Amino acid sequence: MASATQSFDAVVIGAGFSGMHMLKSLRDKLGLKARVYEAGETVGGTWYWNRYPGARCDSDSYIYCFTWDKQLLQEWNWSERYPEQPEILRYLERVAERHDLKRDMQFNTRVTGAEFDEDTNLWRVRTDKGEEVSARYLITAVGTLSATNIPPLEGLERFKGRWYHTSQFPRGGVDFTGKRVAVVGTGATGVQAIPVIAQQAKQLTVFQRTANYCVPARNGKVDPEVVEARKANYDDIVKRIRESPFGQEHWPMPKSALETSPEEREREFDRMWDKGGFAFWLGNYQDMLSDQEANELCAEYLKRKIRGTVKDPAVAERLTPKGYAYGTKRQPLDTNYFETFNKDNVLLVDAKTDGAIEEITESGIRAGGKEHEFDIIVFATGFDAMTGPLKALNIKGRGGRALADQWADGPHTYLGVAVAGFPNLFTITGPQSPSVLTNMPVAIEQHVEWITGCIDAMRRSGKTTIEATPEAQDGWVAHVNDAAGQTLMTTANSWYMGANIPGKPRVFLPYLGPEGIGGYRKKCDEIAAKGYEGFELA
Ligand code: NA7
Repeated sequence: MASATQSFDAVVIGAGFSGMHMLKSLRDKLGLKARVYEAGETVGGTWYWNRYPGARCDSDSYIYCFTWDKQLLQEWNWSERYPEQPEILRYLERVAERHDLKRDMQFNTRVTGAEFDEDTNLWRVRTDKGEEVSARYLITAVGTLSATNIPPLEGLERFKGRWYHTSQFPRGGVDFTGKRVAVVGTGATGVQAIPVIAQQAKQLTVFQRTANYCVPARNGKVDPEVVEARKANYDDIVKRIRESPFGQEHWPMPKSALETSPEEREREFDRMWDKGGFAFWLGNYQDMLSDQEANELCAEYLKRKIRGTVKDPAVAERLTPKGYAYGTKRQPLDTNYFETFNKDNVLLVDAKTDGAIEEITESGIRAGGKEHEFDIIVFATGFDAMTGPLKALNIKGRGGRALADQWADGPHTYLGVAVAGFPNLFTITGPQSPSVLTNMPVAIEQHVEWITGCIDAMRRSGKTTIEATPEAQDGWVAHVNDAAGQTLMTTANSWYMGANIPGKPRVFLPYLGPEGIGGYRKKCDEIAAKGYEGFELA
């Protein structure tokens, strides 16, 4: 192996929320020499790449930010309840500037491989710029929804118009004015983009494979008095979200939907519906996600809302979710999504009733034997979630074993942050951690703090490697599967289950344990307090 040209204490891959915070911690708390590699041309990660029309955060802005920059929490004023992509990117640029993060970041550089060298106990990291560097610690901050899923549809190369995936939109945007546009996909992204594109396009055709249970976001300006009160109470808010199950100010009601009278249930449903955001999904009856009958009561309420909004009963019927439990796929938040199908320039093509997409032609899309012509196709078809970005890194651990091979039948991790056979590798918000089931900055901060504490403890005790034991890892994998198996989450064809990617193993990817991220945080802290139980330190 060629000798590495530069050596670092740590290499961090990715400069989104995770990589930025990780760098700040390693460099400014521990005094380590760290380098961040980032494929994009600046910081931002998810918020750098996802520039599609209507892209915005689904968590409330006052908690979708770093909690460790207390001054910025006071100074920054979000313009709305849910910030739009450009505003989040501006926020992250501001953080980078305030903490001088860019001086240790190398942009426009993709990591193409990393191997653990058992002679030196160092990682050797290669980039597409031909560099090879060494590092004691390798920390992935590559995001969970960053490996783009462009469906393998026949004929895409023939299409004479333009096509885009929502996560790879051009910087200057796309002008849909006067155009015939297709949007393929009706997940959280499609639900945000469709109403906005429909306002511009001459004709919009939406290709739906699975109808979704949507809940209104209820975006808007936040009352200045509320903003002030939050700023005055940030310490309490931060404590609450860190201990909460989902990193949000939502807690499931300690009641059963089945043991509540229909009148009271309707009042509770109305209250959550009116509140908007994730209240309906995360603050619902405690048996909503574990009991089929309770779930159906919640689902029925949302189906009624669709029928009450969409004027054409046949279209309403096709937009009504069927065949899976409410909340088992990611809850999309909408702003005029169902209303958009009342517009004359919007057409729905539903795979189940009208026929699935068969091929892309020179001039458009053929579905159910019918050809539809387009100038632009937008794929809102999601990602190879959680494992996709990590498998793509070409990471090799002990004995040259590839992570992608080790995970051929699904992820195997300890706590979702470490992998047996891959010493000193830490995966921020990795599979089998709470990650995507939380408000992401909360999960990110928990992992970054834990990793920082771990590296600090290693250095203090003169250890050079930490590695999960295979037994601890097996125990964790079994626990993750067991926890998911107690819910309805494993019954849906969701990206949480890897079901959106042809051939991907059907395994529940995040960790949904008791007490959510709050309980997981306690567990991780206990493990650290017991001298990193389940790890081998050498
Ligand atoms: P999602 O949630 O994976 O949604 C992708 C959508 O695209 C979904 O409706 C899929 O249908 C559809 N899809 C995927 N592949 C195809 C093919 N081959 N043909 C037709 N339709 C297809 O991705 P998003 O970008 O919306 O959201 C990802 C996350 O980003 C989101 O959950 C938030 O956490 C942020 P399906 O439902 O699989 O049948």
